[in-house]
Amino acid sequence: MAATELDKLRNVGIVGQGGSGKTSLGEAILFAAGMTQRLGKVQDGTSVLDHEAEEIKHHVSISTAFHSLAWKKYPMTLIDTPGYAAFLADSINSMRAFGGAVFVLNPSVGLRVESERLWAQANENRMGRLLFVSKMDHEQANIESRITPMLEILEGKGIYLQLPIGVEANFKGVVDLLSMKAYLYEGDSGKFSEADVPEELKIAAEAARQRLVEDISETDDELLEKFLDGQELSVDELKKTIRRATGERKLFPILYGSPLRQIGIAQLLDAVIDYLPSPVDEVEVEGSNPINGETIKRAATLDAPFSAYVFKTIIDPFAGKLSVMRVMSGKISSDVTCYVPNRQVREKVGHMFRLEGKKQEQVKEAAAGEIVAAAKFKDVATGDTLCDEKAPIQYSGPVHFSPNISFALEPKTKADEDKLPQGLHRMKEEDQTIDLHRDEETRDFILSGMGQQHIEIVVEKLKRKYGAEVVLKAPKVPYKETIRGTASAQGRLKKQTGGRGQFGDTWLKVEPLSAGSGFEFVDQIVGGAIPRNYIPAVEKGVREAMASGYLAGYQMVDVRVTLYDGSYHDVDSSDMAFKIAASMGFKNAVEKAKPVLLEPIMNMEVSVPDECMGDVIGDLNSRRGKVLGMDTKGHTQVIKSRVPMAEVLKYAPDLRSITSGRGEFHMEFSHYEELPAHLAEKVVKEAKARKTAEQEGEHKAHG
Ligand SMILES: Nc1nc2c(ncn2[C@@H]2O[C@H](COP(=O)(O)OP(=O)(O)OP(=O)(O)O)[C@@H](O)[C@H]2O)c(=O)[nH]1
Ligand SMILES: [Mg+2]
Repeated sequence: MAATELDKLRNVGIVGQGGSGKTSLGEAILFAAGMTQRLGKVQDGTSVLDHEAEEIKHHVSISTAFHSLAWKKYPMTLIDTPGYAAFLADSINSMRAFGGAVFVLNPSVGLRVESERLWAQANENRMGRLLFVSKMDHEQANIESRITPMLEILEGKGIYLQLPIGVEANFKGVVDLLSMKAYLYEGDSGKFSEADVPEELKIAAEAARQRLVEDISETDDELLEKFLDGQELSVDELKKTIRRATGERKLFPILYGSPLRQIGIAQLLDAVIDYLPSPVDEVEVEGSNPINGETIKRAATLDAPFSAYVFKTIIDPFAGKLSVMRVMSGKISSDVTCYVPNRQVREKVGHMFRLEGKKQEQVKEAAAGEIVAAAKFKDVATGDTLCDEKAPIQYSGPVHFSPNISFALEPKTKADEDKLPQGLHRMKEEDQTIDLHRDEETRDFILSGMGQQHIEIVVEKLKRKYGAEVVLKAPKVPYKETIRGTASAQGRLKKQTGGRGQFGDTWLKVEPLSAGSGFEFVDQIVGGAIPRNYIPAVEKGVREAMASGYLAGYQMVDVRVTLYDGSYHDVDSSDMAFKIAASMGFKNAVEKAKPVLLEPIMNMEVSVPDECMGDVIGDLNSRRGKVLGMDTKGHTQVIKSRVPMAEVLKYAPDLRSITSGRGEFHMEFSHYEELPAHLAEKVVKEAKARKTAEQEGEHKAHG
């Protein structure tokens, strides 16, 4: 892209909670701009943005998709992000690629936590936003009553640039309050004509415009003075002010439309050009000098040295590994060599592509502000920086998400088992929220991810892309252990076996820490009771003992361990001896410090029709759930509750049968709580049985 074009480029992200209509909006935009000949539809599997097999099958976006277009000679890259909690990591990390977003609001349902999370991240990234009230053709409650609480939760000053013309099935266009023109759409064709404001809306439009002008003026002293003076403010002047205030996140312009019916799309695209930033307007990006750690600022200009941030990785069946990057400064071309400061390696750039839905267009060059995918880098992963070695810079890495649910995987055949680790390894390159490990105790493959839906889709992909077929077994609850009391104990290892013996002696105190603090090790040895060089071995012994727990083999957390005394032997002491002694001492102390099991508690939101509410609440109660509150949304009740994860491992089919398929739920990890004693007893017993079975197994194997 030429330098003269950079200030015209718009990288525009479409962001919002699951099912709000983002992909449908993306499709409507592509169609309006002439990029597609037919309007792609999520429900029909004809979307060019939701193009992966699993996206088509489930009608949800799983991975961020890209497409370029031009609107009134302004080049744009559309970035359609997923909205459901299970896939939010990709959306949040893709936000690094765009400086402006269209935040989609669905007026027929309220805001969910996903919206709040995305909004908070956009604030952190200092991102300008337009709010698009979508699905205006759909049945809904009074619109104002929907939008006002949304704006309150989102802590933004929203300004209404339009008035909708008609509601629900009769929605047919918008009044632009700045120009005081009406845009009337003909059926679902996307064709519209400009007209005068309809008679019945004139008074409302005048009042709304008055309020709008006032809100805009308040963000600019000069304008405010003119306004208070009673002077007329020009549309141009108002637009410029909106643009500035949107960039500074003082104002969030609101527009209406219906992607499915092709209404309001042209006006939204005009607003993207008018109010969302080009790469040149975006705040300078900050990085650090990888050599001395000093902060460096880079402007998105062509003459600056090259740098780029890899925000996403795609494993493509044809092109292989694609590192999707946003060029931050300078330019990159095929055949140059760039530097990866965090790995201290060089990579030669080969083929580069622009991503167009499921297709790729080869490009030779990409300039600051552009999004481009480079093929077949060996040592580059999501979150890496690429730069000119002569002007090194390191950008901060991705936001990390910790998996909140785990399933055991059972490969169908030996061949599947062999393909499993390799397949998952490749998938992990694309999706850093997946974790696969082998349970030390049960030897099961354990797959962890961001929710049941996520895990199920990983399994489908595993089969489709890597030919590894597995069956999911009941997920394992990631219990944890902690202590409720304080105690001290000795751990002493003394072995005299023939030649050299082993000797280590430690005195440890264990104390509970507040939830979420993890582990603290305090060394209080004075006067050389234990020589300094053995202290790390003591800490290591304690850490290892923490990892395998005390009651039932689960990770112990929130404990402070203080090493306050001990003794050693000149000849027989060693790191190994102290490690073992410390682990014994830790167990001895924990035994006296009231160890307990902790279980994960989920935040759960269930949306159900009125008539099912009683049954659903009854069922939640029987699962040890606590109902926190209820919201009425039309004929739908949203039940908010906290439920132990152990009770909702397979909630989806149960809810389906209670509500005849009309219920929906979302859950997210909330916190850990102590497991009630009678249940803890069961978990401990099961762990013991597992252990015995295993020892017997080993015994047989050896015998
Ligand atoms: N009535 C009506 N329905 C719409 C409109 N736009 C989208 N929908 C429907 O809303 C549902 C969700 O649409 P998507 O475009 O997949 O929503 P999304 O926000 O991309 O969903 P995720 O990416 O999975 O979070 C689909 O069934 C669409 O057909 C609209 O303008 N009017
Ligand atoms: Mg989508």
